[in-house]
Amino acid sequence: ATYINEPAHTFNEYLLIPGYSDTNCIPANVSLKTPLVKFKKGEKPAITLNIPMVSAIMQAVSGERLAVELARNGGVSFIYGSQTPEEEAAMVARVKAQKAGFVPSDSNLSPENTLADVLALKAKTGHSTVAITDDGTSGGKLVGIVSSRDYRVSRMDKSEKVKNFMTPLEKLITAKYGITLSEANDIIWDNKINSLPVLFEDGKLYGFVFRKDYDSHQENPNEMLDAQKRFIVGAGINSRDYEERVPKLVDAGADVLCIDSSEGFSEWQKITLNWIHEKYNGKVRVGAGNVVDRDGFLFLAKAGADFVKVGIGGGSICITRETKGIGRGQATALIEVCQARDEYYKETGIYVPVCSDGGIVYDHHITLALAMGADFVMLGRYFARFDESPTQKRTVGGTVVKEYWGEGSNRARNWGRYDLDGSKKLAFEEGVDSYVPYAGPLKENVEKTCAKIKATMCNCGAITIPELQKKAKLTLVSATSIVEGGAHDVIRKEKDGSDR
Ligand code: MZP
Repeated sequence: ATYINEPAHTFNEYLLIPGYSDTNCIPANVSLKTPLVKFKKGEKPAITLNIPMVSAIMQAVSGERLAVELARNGGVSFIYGSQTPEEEAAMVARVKAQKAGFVPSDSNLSPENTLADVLALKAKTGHSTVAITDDGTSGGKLVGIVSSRDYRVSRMDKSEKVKNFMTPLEKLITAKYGITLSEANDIIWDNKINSLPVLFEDGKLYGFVFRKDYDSHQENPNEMLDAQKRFIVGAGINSRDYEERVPKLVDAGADVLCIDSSEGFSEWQKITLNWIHEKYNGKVRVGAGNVVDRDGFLFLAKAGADFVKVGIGGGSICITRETKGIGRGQATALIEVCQARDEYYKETGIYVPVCSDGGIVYDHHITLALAMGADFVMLGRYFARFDESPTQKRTVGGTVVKEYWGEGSNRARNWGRYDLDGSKKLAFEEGVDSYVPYAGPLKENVEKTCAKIKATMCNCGAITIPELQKKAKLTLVSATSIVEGGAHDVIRKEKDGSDR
């Protein structure tokens, strides 16, 4: 056996020491842009994140609603793979269809609602609310709502500009009675127009709307959009059914894939990466992982991974360390992998982004991960708390919570991520089923988190993530100073636990 006698550390055992900051170091000047996939020296990555956050490949986290909202706010979701290839591909397709459709604008309704729910709301409120469903029929899933104000704009604005937009479009769509939303999307983008064409009520073509929020989308540089002006979305895959799953996800429009495994230093991942790269000539981007040391990183980088995920056993719902005795403190694992990434870049000229996956408890852990060399972080518990995660809100013991369960729990039964014997079952559990405190809308929370990251970066004299990685000075802290780091020796009037 080889012994590493230095203890492996977690994020909570580190602090950043402020560096000199000049007058340019203000949050308004900070960019959180960061590469999602590998690139060659001197070239630009094919996909760049606007904020360094992606959502975990988990049933309780990355459904279509969260994927749209996170992309809208600059990050990317990886739709969970612990469902059939058809179901996962349909979710991806619905995210891709959203861009030119409508985003639910009434807080009482979500994509889980049907047209019948919308009509009930319409009857109750008297609004001329009309639904857009994913397949254009009354049984389809709701992808958006147009309220009476939008509706009036389209029907009553008689300006020349609107008329000119409408006329050719109207002809096109009326000629194609029964058009689907995705066909309508294509018309919008192909014709470079600002209007949305179809209102379905009971499955019938009903009219046109002028898209009110179109301009704000165009002006929001933070949105994660690629060439077709659709939201960027990722999808989880496994090293077992990839020959069936990957083509379906690619056809559905997934922009990036990630092999989802609790332990990625394996020949299975190399075989999976080879198959995908050969089939798609390197055009389909695939991340791999998870690893916790230099050897694991180099293996996956050489096998062609587009990014590498780091982390075993640090996830909030994870009991892998307890059940199997494998893993490593997240900070130590990340620091070693990022050093290997930098050496690999120097040697080969290929920069392979590193994702720190799991174990982020406080917002400042994200800044620590970036300072240690991560290009972005993957979060499960963090996103599970928001309105947009796929689970129900509940009240437990007077506290409002949302459910959050591990992919290695019996509830998720993600055999593709865990099992080694080829059977479609879990031999034992590696994750728990739990609650997390409900924290409200994603946008509000992500904005607050990013404000904290930017403020700390300024304290370290950095206005970009690469600059932070270069300049950061990190110190290990003693157990006593961790206690000193929170409010202490006072009687708190109230505890704001919103950031964890
Ligand atoms: P966290 O953000 O909740 O701390 O961790 C999320 C990460 O935990 C996921 O991205 C995944 O890598 C990992 N995970 C998911 N399910 C399990 C499990 O059941 C798990 N053990 O460890």
